[in-house]
Amino acid sequence: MTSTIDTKSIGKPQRARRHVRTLTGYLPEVDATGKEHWPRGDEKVWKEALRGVDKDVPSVTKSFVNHVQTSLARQAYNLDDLGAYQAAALSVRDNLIVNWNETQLNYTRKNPKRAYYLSLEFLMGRTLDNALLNLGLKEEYRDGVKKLGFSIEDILDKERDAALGNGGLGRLAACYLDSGSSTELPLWGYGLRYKYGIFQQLISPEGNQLEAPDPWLENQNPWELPRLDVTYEVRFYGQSERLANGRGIWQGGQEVVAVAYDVMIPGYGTKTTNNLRLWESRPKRGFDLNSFNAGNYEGAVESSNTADAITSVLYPNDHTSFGKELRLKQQYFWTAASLADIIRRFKQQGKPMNQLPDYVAIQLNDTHPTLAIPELMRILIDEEDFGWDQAWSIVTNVFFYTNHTVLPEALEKWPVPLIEHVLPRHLQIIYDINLFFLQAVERKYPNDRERLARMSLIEEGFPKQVRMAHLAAVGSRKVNGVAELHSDLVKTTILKDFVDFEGVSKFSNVTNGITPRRWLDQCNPELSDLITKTLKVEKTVWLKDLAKLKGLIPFAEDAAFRKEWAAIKQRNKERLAHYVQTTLGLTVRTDAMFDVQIKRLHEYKRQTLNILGVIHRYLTLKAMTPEEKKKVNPRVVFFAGKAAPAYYIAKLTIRLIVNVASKINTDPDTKDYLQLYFLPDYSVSLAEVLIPASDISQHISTAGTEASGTSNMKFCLNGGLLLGTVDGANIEIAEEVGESNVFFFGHLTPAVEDLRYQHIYHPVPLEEKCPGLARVIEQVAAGLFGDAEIYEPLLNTIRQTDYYLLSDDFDSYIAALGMVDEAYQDQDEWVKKSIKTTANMGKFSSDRAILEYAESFWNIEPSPVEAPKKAT
Ligand code: 26W
Repeated sequence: MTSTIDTKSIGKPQRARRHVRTLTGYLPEVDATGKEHWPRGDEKVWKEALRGVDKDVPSVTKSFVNHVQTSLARQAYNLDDLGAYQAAALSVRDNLIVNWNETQLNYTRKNPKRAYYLSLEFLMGRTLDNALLNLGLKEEYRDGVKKLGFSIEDILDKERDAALGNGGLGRLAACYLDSGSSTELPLWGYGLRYKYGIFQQLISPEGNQLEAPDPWLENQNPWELPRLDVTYEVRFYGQSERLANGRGIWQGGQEVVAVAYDVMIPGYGTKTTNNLRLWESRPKRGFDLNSFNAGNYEGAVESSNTADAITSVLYPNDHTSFGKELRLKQQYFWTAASLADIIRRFKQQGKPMNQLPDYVAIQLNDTHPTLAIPELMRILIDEEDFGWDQAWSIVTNVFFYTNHTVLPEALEKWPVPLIEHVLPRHLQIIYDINLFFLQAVERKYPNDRERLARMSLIEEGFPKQVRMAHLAAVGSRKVNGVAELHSDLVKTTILKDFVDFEGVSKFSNVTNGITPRRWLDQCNPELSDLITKTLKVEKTVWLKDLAKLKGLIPFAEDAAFRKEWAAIKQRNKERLAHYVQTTLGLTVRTDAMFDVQIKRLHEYKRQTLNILGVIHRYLTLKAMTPEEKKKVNPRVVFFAGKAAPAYYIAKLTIRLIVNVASKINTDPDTKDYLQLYFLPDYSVSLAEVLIPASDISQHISTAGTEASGTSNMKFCLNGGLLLGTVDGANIEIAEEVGESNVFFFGHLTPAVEDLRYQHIYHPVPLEEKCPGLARVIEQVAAGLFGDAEIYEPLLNTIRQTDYYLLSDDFDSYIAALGMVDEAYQDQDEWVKKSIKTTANMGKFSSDRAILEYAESFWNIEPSPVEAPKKAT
C-alpha cells in the first residue's frame, strides 16, 4: 500500500473538503445575443449521436446482445439466466442514464429549489421490473428476450433485492423517491452504500432465527454509477478550540473519504430520473498519519479498516435505541458528506449562503440524520463566518423533521462523552443551541425548572445524553408525524412542551403513502389489467391519479366482474403456494382463507397475540365433533418477518410460531382446517408475492404504538381486508373504505395508559381476567409444542406486566377472528368488500404524500424535463 504524507495539512483547521473537482452540472456558455455555445467539436455530430436509445424490439435485442458481447464478454452458448439478467439490466440502464443526464441538466438550467431526503435506510427491493414499467418498455423487453431464448419472468427473478433498510421507514423512503420522480419534483435521496444490507434470516430446525450476511454487491450492481470524482473528506475525533468570536477550530483526529455512488430513480411515465446518492467510506491514505506519528504502527494500519467499516453494514435494529460508536460515525459521515455535496451544488449558482433556504429543503427521515443541524451550524459559523443568529435562522429554515415512532425505547439518545470524543466541535455547538433555547424557554416560563429539565436537549444522568428528537424539533422548520393519530400523539406526548412553547403551527401531519406502481401494477399484474379494462382509462392515467379507482365501486354489484376479481385472487394464492412449494418443499392448500401477518417482529406489533390466537383456534378445532368441523372454513396463516438479532423475546416468538406450525400441520384432526407457515427471510420481493394473495391481513399493534404502518395500505390496495386495532393508518384506511369493510377490535389509545396502571397496581390473575388466554398459555407451558421451559420468558411477558395488553385485547381479538370467519362464508359479500376496499384506497398513493411535503413543507414545484433542443 502506498501513501503520500501531506505534511502541509498537519495542524491546520479542517473542513469537509472536496477532494477533486467534478465536471458535472456545468452549463453551456451564453454570448451577448443569448446564443449558447457548444463546448467542443461539431454540435451536429454530437447531437445526432446523442439522440437517445431506440425503444423498438429490434433495438432492444441489439442492445441486449451488445451488452452480452462487450460488457459481459459472453456469447449465446454460455449465457445463463443470471447473465441474461445482467445484460438486460445494463441495456435498460442505458435508457436510465440518458434520462438521468437530461434531468440533471434540466435542473442546472432552471435552477429550481430542490429537496433532499436524508435517510439512513432505502429499502429498494428489485429494480429491473420497476425500471421497465416506468420507462414503458416491459413489452419490448418481453418480446426481445423471448426471441433470444429467454423468459422475462425468469430474468426478473434473478435479481437480488437491494435491502438497505430494516422495515417501514426504509421502504417509505423508497416509495417517496419513486413518487418524487413520477411527479417530476427535484428531489434527491442521500444515504449510505452499505456493503451488507439487512441480514439474511435462516430458521434452524428447532425454530431459531439465525443471521447470515447479505453480500448483495457480490455480482456487481448494475443500478449504481460510481462517481469516483465526487468525494469529500470527513473528520472524526481530534480537538476543538473555541475562539473569542464564537467560532471554533476543529483539527487533528482521523479523516476518511466519502465516495459517491449514484442510483438512478426513474419516474413513471416521465423523463424525470432523479438521483439517490449513496456514500461509501474509504481510508484517506493507506494508514492514519496521527497514529503513525505517535509510533503506533498497528493503530495506523487498523485505521484503514475502521474507515472501511463505516459503511460496511446496516444496523439491523429497529425501534431499539442503542449507543454504538460506529453507528454514530455512520450518522455523521453520511450527514457531513451529504451537506458538503448539497452546499457545493448550491454554491455553483454563485448565490450567497444566506439564500440557502430559498434553494434547499432537507427532510430528516427520523432523528438519524439530526447531526446535520449542528454540522450546518459549524459550516456557517466556522467556515463561512456567519454570526450565531444568522446561522441559526438559515438552519431552522432548511430542515424538516419527520418522527416515525413515539415508543420511548426507539427515541435516539447519544451519550455526551461519546459525542465529545467523536465530534468535539459538534458537542460545543449542541450545548450552545441548548443554552440559547433554554434561555428563550426561561423567558416565556420563568422559574419553571421542571419544564426546562423536560425540554433540555441534554438529559441529566450518568452519563448525560443528547436527546436527538429534541434537537431535531428545535432545529427544524416543521415537524410531522406519519398518520393523524400518530401526529396527535407526537403533539400531546413526546413533544408536548415544544408545541406549548413554539405554537402548534410548526407541528403537522403527512399520512404515509405507498407507490401503486410497485404495490399494485408490478406485484399484481392481472388485477392491474382488470382495473384498466374496467375503468376504461389507460393505466398510465389511473396509476398516477389513484382516486380514479373509485370508478370500480359500481362494479362491486356486477356478478361477472366479481367472478373475475375472485379468480385473480385465487391465481395469486396459487402463485404463493407455488413459491412455498419450490422454496420450502411444502404443499399449501389454496382452497382456504389466506390470513397474513408480515412485518418486523416486535412485541408492540403483537405477533404473539396472533400465534396465541392460532393456538386457541387449534384447541377449539380439537374439541369439535366431525359434524361441527364440517362447518369450519379452512384457514392458512402466514407469518414472515425478521427479529433484531439481540431481541430475545422476538426470537422466541418466531420459535413458537415454527413449532406450533410443525405440530398443527401434521395433526390429522386439524390439518384440513388450519395450516400455519413461517416464511423465512422476509423481503420486499417476498412481500410482492404474499400481499396479492391475502384475503385478510393482521395489523394488531397495541393502540397508540404503530405510528402508521404501510403494509396495511398495500394489502387493502390489493383487495385484502384488514383485521386490526384502532391504530396508526388503520384508522384512516377505515375512514376511506368504510368501517363495515374493516374488522376492528381492541382497546383504544386513551385507555392504554390506565390499563397499564391497573396491571401494576391492581393485577387480576390471568385465569380470572381472560380464561381463554390462560388456557392457551397453559398448553404452551405444559409443552404441547415442545420445549416447555424455553417459552417461559415469553409467556412471562404476558403473565407479568403485560405491557402490550394481550390479556386486555385477547377476547375481542378472538371475537373479531370469528367475525372474519362469518363474513368469509358469504363469498359474494366478501368479494364486494374486497372490491370496495381497493376502490377507496386512492388517498394512500405516495404521490399524494410527496406532493403534500412539496407544497406545505419544502415549497418546491415540479420541474419537468423538456425534450433536448435540436442542433441549430
Ligand atoms: C435507533 C434504532 C431505530 C431504527 C429505526 C429506531 C427506530 C427506527 C424507525 C423509526 C422504525 C420504523 O421503521 N418506524 C416505522 O416507520 C414507518 C414509516 O413511517 C411507519 O409506517 C411504522 O409505523 C413505523 O414503525
